Amino acid sequence: MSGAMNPSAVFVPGSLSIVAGSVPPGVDISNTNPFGGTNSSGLIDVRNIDAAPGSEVAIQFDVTLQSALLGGTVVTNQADLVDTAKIADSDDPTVNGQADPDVAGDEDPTRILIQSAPYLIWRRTSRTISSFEFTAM
Ligand SMILES: [Ca+2]
Ligand SMILES: [Ca+2]
Repeated sequence: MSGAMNPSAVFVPGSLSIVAGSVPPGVDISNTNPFGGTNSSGLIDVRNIDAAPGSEVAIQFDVTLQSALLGGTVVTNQADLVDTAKIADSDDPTVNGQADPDVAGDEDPTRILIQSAPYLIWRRTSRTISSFEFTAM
């Protein structure tokens, strides 16, 4: 996660945090930097993952979106799998299905559609009338 795929900053710098308890034993996240990456919006660095073929590892993180994102904005993100050089991109299996490791370039970034709604405040005013005037007829 670094925000590099988005044309403008979409994450609040420094807001990135790894959710406690979501990191498997032995995995090293010590190089994660909440102010790293593109736009200083956070960089997750996960090392020493041991995953069996066909299995998956999930690490949960929280990040705060910029407050001024318009509804309809699509925030994209994609992880790199790196050894001494980049091996693969991550894939979002909900977009075009699961990527095929034997097919180059079919990996989809994760897409999050921002759905914002107007923030309305209803204000109701009531007045108490404590005296009345009567006109005698
Ligand atoms: Ca996919
Ligand atoms: Ca592929």
